[in-house]
Amino acid sequence: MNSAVNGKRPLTAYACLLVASLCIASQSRAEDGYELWLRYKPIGTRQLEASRESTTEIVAGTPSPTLTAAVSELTRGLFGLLGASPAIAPTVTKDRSILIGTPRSLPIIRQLEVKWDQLGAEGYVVRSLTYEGHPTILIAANSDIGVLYGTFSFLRLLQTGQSLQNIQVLSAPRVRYRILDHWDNLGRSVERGYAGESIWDWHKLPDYIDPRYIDYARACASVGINGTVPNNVNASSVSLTSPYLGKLAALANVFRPYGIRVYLTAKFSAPIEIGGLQTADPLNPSVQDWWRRKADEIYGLIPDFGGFLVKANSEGEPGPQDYGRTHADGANMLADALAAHGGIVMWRAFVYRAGGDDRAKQGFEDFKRLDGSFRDNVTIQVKNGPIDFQPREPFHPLFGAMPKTSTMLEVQLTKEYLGFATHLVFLGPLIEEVLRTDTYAAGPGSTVAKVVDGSLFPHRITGIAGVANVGSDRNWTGSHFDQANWYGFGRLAWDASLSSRAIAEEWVRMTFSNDPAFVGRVVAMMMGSREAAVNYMTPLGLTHQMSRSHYGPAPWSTGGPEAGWTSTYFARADEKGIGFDRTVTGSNAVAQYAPQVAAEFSSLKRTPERLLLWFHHVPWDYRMRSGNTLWDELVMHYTHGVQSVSDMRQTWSSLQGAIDSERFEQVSSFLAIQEKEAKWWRDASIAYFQTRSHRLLPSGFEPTEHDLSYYEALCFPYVPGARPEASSLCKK
Ligand code: BDP
Repeated sequence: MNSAVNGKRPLTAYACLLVASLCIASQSRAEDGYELWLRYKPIGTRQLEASRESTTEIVAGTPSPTLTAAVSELTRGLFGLLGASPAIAPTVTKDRSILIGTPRSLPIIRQLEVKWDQLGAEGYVVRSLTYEGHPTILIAANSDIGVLYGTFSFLRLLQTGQSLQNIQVLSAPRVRYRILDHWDNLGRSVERGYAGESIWDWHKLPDYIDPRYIDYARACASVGINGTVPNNVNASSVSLTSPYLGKLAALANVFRPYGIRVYLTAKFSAPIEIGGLQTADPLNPSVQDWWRRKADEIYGLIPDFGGFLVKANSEGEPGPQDYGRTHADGANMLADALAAHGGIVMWRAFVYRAGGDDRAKQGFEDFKRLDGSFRDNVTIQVKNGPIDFQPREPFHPLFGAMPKTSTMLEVQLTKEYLGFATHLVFLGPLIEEVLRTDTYAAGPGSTVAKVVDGSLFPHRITGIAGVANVGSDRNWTGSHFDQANWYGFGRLAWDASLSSRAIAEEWVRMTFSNDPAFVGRVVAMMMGSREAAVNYMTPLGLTHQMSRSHYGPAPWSTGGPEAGWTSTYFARADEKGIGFDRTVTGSNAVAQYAPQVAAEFSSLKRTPERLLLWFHHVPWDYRMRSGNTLWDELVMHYTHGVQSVSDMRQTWSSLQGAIDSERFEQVSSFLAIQEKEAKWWRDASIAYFQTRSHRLLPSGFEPTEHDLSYYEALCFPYVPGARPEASSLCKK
């Protein structure tokens, strides 16, 4: 389904080529999920029926590669949705014309009343209006990429069955960098990947362009993603060598028409590994010179290269601290190398050291004191929570704490800690939860969204990154429902004020069906799914209770090289109670938050129960708001989590026949796996914590299926995405 893009061919030729290939494709292909939310299947709403009766014509601006992509997409979409192939016309001659372009490429739209100044560089309008007596749709922007975004927006309206009578959409992103971070290795394995091997076939690049790259770009552009980091944060210097830069340049050429810039992860020790230097000390002039020359080389090949993403002095990766320098020294050196070319550095705050008193505190400790010492083309990329992409964490205390530094949000779409690809967990509510949280950094209303979009403390760089869940599986993400996490991430990165419910609804309509009964039930499933996972994995503020391969529960895990990798370190369950005391009597991590937030989290009574055990060590018999003891409530949450999955299964099975059997069956099987594993999580967790609480299960609650030793003996070191060392961790 790839759309060939080449600015030199006339648009009409593209439309015809495209339509012909679609005819063939639609006859032969089953619904395997490859087309994502861009299926463009006919939908039988009234206004579309009406549209079918007359041909639509497209009046487009002077072709450019991006505008050509927009017209191709529009043609493809209209053909699929309406079954009619639109004509490309030089001017409006009939009803149902679509004017598409910028004031420069399509001068006739200059006379229309559009709030151009509100659109910025990437925003768009989609409007229904009357042009010279003809009902017309306008898709316009200040730039071609805005037009492409507007085109996808218009198609989304059609796909979701909305009325075309009075369309008035004006949309512009608040965040400038909306980026997918792939944790993909050059040999095509994917760190924490659950959707097959990497989509990047470096071996065959630059000469073979897999059509998937174009479809990837279409999917990203359709939700406004404008950057991609194709390689792992645990980086290889090889990606910075000339042959690999040539390969990257080929990808950049594919992505450019879709407004997507490429970035690279930069291994801090590259000057030694591939540059022949003795040191990578950021204050050493030869090192600085090496990076400057490397940047010049990259920009010689890729003039719009985005910049570097860096994981330094974290989990064994090299960094400036190896030379007694700070993160600012390291980031600024790279920033200086990129500055002349307009590139940026995304420097990650995910750092922790062995032996610290509280892993949750370490990112803040390393970075807060550097506020104000970074160049303006550096942003600090901060995970949503202070530990590591857990099912639920409080927001990272660095948000709002570095007013003089750009901080960008990093969320994880690949479900490393949320059941991998087989658990249905829609992450929209998780991302929305963090964006809406109030940091109180500049008084009430200082939400994480406002920190990130620069409206609280203005910065040149504003950004959101999602760790990609994309692989070479036919359905891209390893499961049909995980596509919603790619989609939802893009939509929220574009507009943080969107509700994840509305996003889920759009996605269900585009991906499966506009049938209101189906949409209502599936959206409800999706909206409850994250809380279900929190409940069966780590309820009430518990965290990091998974095995070392990150598959399945292991609340008993202890020992090993790093306490901060073990479950017992986080849950701290003993005879008295459970939870990590982060108040002043414990690690005092609460003090890293603004005073209002710290006061709330310091108080046992005021801490939201969903975060209780994150901040407090709580006696087993503590009375929860429900009146239940903590122990009873814990058991109830685990059980409720399993019940929610059973309910999802039941809902899904009631929808048999509503969609194609191929996707229906796979979702059914995956829900069965999820139910089995949710029960495993519940039973293993209860069996273990019971050895600490010495309490019976509340009456009416099923005992665990097996005893603790059964669960402790389960070991799956070769699950997808596991790091090699996980294989040595099975209990002898
Ligand atoms: C952890 C992952 C590890 C990543 C690390 C990171 O387990 O594979 O390298 O995050 O973000 O959650 O750097």
